[in-house]
Amino acid sequence: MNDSLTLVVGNKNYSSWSMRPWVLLRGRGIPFQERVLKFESQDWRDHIARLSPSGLVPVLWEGEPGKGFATWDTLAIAERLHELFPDRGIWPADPRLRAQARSAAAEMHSGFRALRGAMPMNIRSSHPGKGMNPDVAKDIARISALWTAATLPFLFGDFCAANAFYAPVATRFATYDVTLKGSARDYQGALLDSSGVKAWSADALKETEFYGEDEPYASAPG
Ligand SMILES: N[C@@H](CCC(=O)N[C@@H](CS)C(=O)NCC(=O)O)C(=O)O
Repeated sequence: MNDSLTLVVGNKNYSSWSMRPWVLLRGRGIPFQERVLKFESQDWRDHIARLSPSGLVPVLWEGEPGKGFATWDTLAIAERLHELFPDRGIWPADPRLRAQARSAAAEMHSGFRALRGAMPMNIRSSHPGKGMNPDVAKDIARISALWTAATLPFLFGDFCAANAFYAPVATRFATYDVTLKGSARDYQGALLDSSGVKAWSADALKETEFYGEDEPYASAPG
């Protein structure tokens, strides 16, 4: 691995997809630079086409952003990191645990649409009780079962990519005051307390931009 890594991310308060590879890189101690592109900003309009083949964030660049080698979409980024750093525990070493961890990450990537729609990530805000409906409750029950069955302290033992995929969910449960029980609750606490999640959240708390698309329960500040 000769080329330095740069991760292009969106607003830390809102961009749950950006958060995943960022906390994974931090959690596994892999050095990288970040390039924040704030949604709806002039910076975004000026640079998104050059920095993201899909027009979305996150994107992982090897070498110079916009010129080097790009991997986009969170699952592909996790797999690319696994190939670049096979000994860094991106996925568990045990093949069956690895298959389970990949299943859990893929389930997050393609599913839980009710929860993602009704409870958008919003780290700095508190909206207790908002967004709950029967479909969201079903998503929460499934996530709770998955978290309860996991090997603690983290899903599948160590802080592998599956944990990074659920990190934004742990913050959502805090924002919308979703209370879990037993080991699912302990796991949520461990996730929120992990070094990468704490560092990302600290940056998110400093952001002031209001992005209406992810704010169904608040009005834009006057
Ligand atoms: N499936 C993609 C989802 C990426 C995505 O939807 N990113 C959002 C931010 S969280 C985005 O770039 N939104 C900007 C837009 O839609 O213009 C992934 O896993 O990376």
